[in-house]
Amino acid sequence: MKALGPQEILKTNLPALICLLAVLGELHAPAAQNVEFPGNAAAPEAPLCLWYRQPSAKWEEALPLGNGHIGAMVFGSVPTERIQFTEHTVWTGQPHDYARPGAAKALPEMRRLLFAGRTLELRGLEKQKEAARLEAASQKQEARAKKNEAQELLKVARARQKEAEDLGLKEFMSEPLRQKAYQPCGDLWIDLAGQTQVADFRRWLDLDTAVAVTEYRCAGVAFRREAFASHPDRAVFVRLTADPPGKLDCVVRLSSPHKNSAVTAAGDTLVLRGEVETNGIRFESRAVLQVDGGNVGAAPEGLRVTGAKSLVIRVVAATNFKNYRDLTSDPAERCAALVKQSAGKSWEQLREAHVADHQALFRRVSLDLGRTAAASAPTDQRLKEFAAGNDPHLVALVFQYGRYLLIGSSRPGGQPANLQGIWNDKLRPPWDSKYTCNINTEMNYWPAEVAALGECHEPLFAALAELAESGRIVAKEHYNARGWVVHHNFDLWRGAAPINAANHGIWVTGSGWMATHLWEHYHFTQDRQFLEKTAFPLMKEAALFYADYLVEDPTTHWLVSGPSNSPEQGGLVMGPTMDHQIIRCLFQACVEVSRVLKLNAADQALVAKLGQMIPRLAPNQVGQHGQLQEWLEDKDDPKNTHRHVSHLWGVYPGWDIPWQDKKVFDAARQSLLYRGDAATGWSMGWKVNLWARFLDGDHALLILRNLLRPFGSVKGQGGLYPNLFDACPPFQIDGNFGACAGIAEMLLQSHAGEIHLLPALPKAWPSGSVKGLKARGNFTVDLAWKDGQVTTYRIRSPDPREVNVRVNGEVKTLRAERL
Ligand code: FUC
Repeated sequence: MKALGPQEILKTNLPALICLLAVLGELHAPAAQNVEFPGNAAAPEAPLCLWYRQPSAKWEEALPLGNGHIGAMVFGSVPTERIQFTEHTVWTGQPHDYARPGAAKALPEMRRLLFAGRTLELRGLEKQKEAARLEAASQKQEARAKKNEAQELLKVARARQKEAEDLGLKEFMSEPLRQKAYQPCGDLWIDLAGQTQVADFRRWLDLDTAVAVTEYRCAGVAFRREAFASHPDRAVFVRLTADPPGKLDCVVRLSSPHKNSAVTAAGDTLVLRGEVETNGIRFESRAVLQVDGGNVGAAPEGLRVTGAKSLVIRVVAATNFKNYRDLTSDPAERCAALVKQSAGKSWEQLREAHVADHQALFRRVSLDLGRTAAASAPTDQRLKEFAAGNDPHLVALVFQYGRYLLIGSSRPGGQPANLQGIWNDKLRPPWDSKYTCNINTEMNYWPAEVAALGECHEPLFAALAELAESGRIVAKEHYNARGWVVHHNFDLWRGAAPINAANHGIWVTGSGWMATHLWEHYHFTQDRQFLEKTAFPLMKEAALFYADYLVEDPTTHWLVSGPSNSPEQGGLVMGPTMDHQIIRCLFQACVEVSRVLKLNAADQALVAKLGQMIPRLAPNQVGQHGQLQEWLEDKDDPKNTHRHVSHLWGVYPGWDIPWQDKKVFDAARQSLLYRGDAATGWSMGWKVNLWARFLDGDHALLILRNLLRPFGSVKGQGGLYPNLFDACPPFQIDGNFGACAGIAEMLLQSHAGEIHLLPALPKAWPSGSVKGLKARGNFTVDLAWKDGQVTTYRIRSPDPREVNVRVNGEVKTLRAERL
């Protein structure tokens, strides 16, 4: 078959090809898999594997591969293998500025209404307290009267808040109100017809090599498939072999769920071309077949391989996306270049380069929590048995899986890890599989520094540089402020304005929170050039926005944030606690920068101003239930078990409330107790970290136990899918990253001016070792413990210097070794 040019295919043959595709779509539905999987295949030898004795029945059982540009889900199915794949820039939409011109006009009135509501609310809350006092003194009638007065005031306060929210929705929101969605790209299918009697089936993903393998026997032939997503060669490579040789017969197909797409075959290559929408993303993917022995020929549905010893398939994909404002890349040209890049290389060379690249990152950290017999069982079984059993190795596997997933979904030059990392099979994924930055996006990057994957943080920083551009327009149009601001979501087009609804969309600290990641990267790496060239320019402008935006609260005279919200509850308010914690930490970080870099006069003046504002910011307040107040007013409900624990930001991931600040620290702990242990996946991920920061390893492990169980086993709560993907539900990758960071945080902390070894070791992990974790100050930490006590440790740095280390309850000052 002769290859057609992209325009030729799309323009001249599109209708016919779409019809063909629709028909093929039917054929593409996985053949009814009436295959039995008897046998008792042994565990793979490699120690860090996810493995199963049956193929994936669902997407959430398939095994993920990723190189930061392409994500692939390997089903390991028989008789038809499916490898579903994504390309990081296949999204709905097109370049767009979401800011609403002149929105700032509504700002003073929203604030007036909210402040008026706050005054009424304070009076209402005061009357409520009086009512309680009267009730306690058995003055029932007076108590009832006070309660009525209180209710009336609170009702009017709520009405003011509603007016502010209505005004916000009408005049202050993003244009349009919603952002765009991450998309799947295509599917690679390999039909091995006639394979119905299968024995000794097993499939696995080796985290150490990032290779997925499927093995089984059928009619006296041993079949093996291997797949990996190579970062150096930017492609997914699949190899099928049969033993005895020459027994490999299959049909290889490509398809896409996108309506406007078409597949052609040319020689040994299948080409998929499509577009997500008119004037939007156009994509291309190629699958190039190479056989050892046997033949490749045309088949009605794709390409037919007969009598081969082995088959290698190289899958590449690219789009017209150049950057968030420019769609002038040529997907065909880019695919051709990608195919060429790996063309002359053997399977062994490709695999070696991939494994070396992966291991250079993955092998930086090793974790041993002990290995029991339970660790040899298939992963789905281990998950079922974890809560009641003794399988500490599964915790180590989940930790390393988090690192694996970050390496797979976030590499320099690619998009940051989104709500599903880089993996998605849905045209309408939950929450658009975009970036929710009131917790989820940041959580994705919690393991990056401590788990020694600082490079994987880079795509987020690149996105922040772009968000500073779009967010600058939003700062101006919506707040008449300098600097840049991002609200609770962004997408490929760098939307930064408030979306969805005023009550939770108008939340101003997405930019501030993400800007603290720049500081943390510096803090961990001590990379001054990064601080000077990348971090500080973005941090100072993020801070500048708040310097312009904060207003004085007429009641307390504190500087407060608003209109904003405590993520996703309580509605639009003035002064949510989380905002002040984030702003305080960002301002402090800017002040710290001035101690490291020589700043110009303008920056010095800005930093001096930020320094002066810090003591005027609304402080953390302890409320009537012994809780840390989530809002300016003392109105928390101790029965509230909402998944967001935003006001605890200052404990983790922030550094606003270290353990030395006992009163506020204890109140924060009390707040977490009130919130309870049950939650969605990501919320549990957060709580593991929080209990680690509260220095309570047993409680952190209790939360991990709640998370490390099959999703669905406890109604209304998160858990893990068989492939260990986190279930919010549905699948959201944040919980994987939250758990990974939390496990590290249980073993090592460095936010409070010292390196703390085993700050939150649970009793259930009496002995173990960890090597290669990172501490702030550019230290690499190895340690081993026995009977709950550190037995050996080593602190290394490229810049050996004195450091305080808390070990077995004592603080020692020692000199780090040279790394
Ligand atoms: C926030 C959370 C939801 C979900 C969504 C993507 O809105 O409250 O639980 O994680 O992000």
